[in-house]
Amino acid sequence: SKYTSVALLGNPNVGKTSLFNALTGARQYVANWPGVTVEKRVGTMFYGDRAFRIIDLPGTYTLGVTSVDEKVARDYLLYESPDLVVVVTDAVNLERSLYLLLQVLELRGNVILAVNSIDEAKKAGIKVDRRELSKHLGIPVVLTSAFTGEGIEELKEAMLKISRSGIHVHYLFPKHIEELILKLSESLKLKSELRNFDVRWLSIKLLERDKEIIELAGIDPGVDYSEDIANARYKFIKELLKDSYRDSKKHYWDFN
Ligand code: GDP
Ligand code: K
Ligand code: MG
Repeated sequence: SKYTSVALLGNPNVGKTSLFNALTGARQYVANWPGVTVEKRVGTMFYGDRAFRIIDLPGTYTLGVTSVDEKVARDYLLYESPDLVVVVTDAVNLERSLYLLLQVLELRGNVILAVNSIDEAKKAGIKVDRRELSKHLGIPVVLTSAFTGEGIEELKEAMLKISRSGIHVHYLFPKHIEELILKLSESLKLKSELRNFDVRWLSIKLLERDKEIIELAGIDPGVDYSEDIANARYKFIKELLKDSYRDSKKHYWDFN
């Protein structure tokens, strides 16, 4: 297609729609997602020599299926597979926002992290080291404020750059889980009906005992590693923030 498709993904209330408005201006319309009453916002952005089709996804905390909003967001990522995903997070509550980011990184590449509400964070005495975050995550990171306009140009620039080159990263789980993922991936690769899916992502979901994926894959590993996988993500987030996030009023680990 002549458009680069972009999904804005993030927790509720982090500023997705505000960024969407900043990127698309008046070039947008509202429809409904098929079969549900969740609003679907679609807009267009022209930047550099490219046209971008931007989707403002419903707010979600995980890539699970526990709510209609979550399912809409997850199905869009899985089945429509946009060219580019911008994960929008709230600089004031960065730790909370990062769990979803890791799930997206397990699923796919071409991801940008937008740390939004940076204006509010500065007022609250919070420092975010964009370079450290980017180095640890292996993806572009932009500090934005949909309120003051800070970082919007950099975000567009990062989108343009990825739409031209593309990147792919996976962060790694502990060895015993990676071994299970590898084993499951080998069996999943043999199933021709799953050829359009990322077998690594399917394997992680099987180990998390995701009902929908167990049914889809026709494999039940019979074990539940959801806790180990969640713990691995939290550990990764702690390490990440140790080097990149400073809150003058509290330590980053005093989360809530
Ligand atoms: P969404 O639920 O992720 O789509 O978030 P919204 O775009 O609706 O924004 C949620 C609230 O945060 C609104 O009150 C916005 O005005 C506010 N907000 C969004 N972005 C920023 C920002 O960069 N800075 C500040 N200070 N407030 C913001
Ligand atoms: K907010
Ligand atoms: Mg919104």
